[in-house]
Amino acid sequence: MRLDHRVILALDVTDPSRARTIAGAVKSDVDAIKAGWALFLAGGADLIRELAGLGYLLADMRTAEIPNTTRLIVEQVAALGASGIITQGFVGEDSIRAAVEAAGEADVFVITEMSHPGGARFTAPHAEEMARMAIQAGAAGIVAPATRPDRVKALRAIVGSRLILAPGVGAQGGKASDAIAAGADAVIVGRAIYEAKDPAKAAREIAAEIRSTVPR
Ligand code: NUP
Repeated sequence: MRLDHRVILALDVTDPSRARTIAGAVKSDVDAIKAGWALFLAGGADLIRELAGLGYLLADMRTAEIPNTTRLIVEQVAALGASGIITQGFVGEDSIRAAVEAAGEADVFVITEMSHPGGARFTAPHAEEMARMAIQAGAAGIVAPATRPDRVKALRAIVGSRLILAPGVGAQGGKASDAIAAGADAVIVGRAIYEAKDPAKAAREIAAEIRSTVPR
């Protein structure tokens, strides 16, 4: 994943034409567009394929499954043209390995500690273990919470030079530059960009805030 802006748009909208408009407007101001289940269910596989044609598509069709079902889902997502795929870490090493194998050339990112308040209860106590396992299983990187920069810092110490993508900026209360300063490579931002009057401008402002506080 090429990170010029260090910002990934989470395109969690359910109106396909709005999704197309926002993706088109924002694509050169973000490094990737993340598509999740809401967009997939609203717009179908064709929309996901179309978005994959615009650049790096990060598919958040998050698998929480046994290895065989993981493989089946990841194969389908990779066939739509996704360049990256997000999986849950708590499923264990065999399922993560199945995702990495099925992804082929696509990157696999493993969720360790989730960014919402509930994520602190069950995922946080095992986040370090999940990060270690993700690296061992051949993941390209992990997902860690921008809402808890101290946790991003702790996880950075484990994953070395692998990528850390950090959601939770804006609507969930995290600050992009804090997450990057703590060791994240890029932030994943949804509502603070797609609900803005000018989403491209909102994306540029987040990238500028990162650059002004954390020069590369
Ligand atoms: O721990 C996670 N937290 C999180 O918010 C893992 C995620 N994949 N996400 C996703 O990031 C979430 O599903 C949404 O697509 C995006 C954050 O969106 P927003 O809170 O910036 O609107």
